[in-house]
Amino acid sequence: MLVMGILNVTPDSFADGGLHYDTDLATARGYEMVEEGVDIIDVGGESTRPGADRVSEQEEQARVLPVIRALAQSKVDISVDTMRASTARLAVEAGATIVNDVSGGAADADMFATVAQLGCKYTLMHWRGHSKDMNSLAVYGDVVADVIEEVTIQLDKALAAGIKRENIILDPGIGFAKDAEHNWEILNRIEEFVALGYPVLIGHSRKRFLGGDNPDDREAATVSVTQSLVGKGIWAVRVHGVKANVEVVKK
Ligand code: PMM
Repeated sequence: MLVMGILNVTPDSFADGGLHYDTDLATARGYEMVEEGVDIIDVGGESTRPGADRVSEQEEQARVLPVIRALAQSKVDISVDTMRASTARLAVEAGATIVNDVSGGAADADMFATVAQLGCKYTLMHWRGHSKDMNSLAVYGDVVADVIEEVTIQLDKALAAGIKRENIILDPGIGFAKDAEHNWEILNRIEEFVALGYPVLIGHSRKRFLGGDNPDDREAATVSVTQSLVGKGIWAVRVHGVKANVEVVKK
């Protein structure tokens, strides 16, 4: 299982907001992750925490592109966390090899065609709507069946647009339009996602369903979920605390 380190170049992300909101600080944190054994660094310039406002395209690109350019010189893969096709294109031109789209192609009508043309890897996450609305969208029958049905629609569209099957990574979208019970149900039945045949990425790190008021207090729970996923055929976990998660993954 690989470890994807989260590098949010934002003033307002829920778990590390403001910590790396500067090109030099963010780049330094990226190189620190490399030292800690990270496999992929996911660079994002727009917070997706519940209730967050959107940032402009220009602002998002000004945040992420210099950091991607600097980290592309490292030995690890760089992913860009964006819902915008324009940012995805510039990020790949700057050295990113993965586009991580939390909207699974639903936020920007140009995303699938752009990724197909770029020929890069693409993380397709389950998503029901922007952060402002997502808590009210957490209504399911059987959450696993519903999420699989909805991502399958997006997967079919991605393939039809020309994205190669072997370039797609699937993410059930822990915490996105899902309450705590939904998140635990997905994690407990993760083999149903793995059975779809795509590499599966899980982003549970420091999220609210793990309990506690403060994201920093959720690190132990994050690491124990990571540990519970080892051996289940998961491709990668997306985490803030690289060192502790690498320790349980590489043991
Ligand atoms: N979660 C967040 C942001 N991007 N990307 C993927 N693929 N999966 C996730 O679960 C995910 C994501 C929100 O968390 P953050 O603000 O800590 O980055």
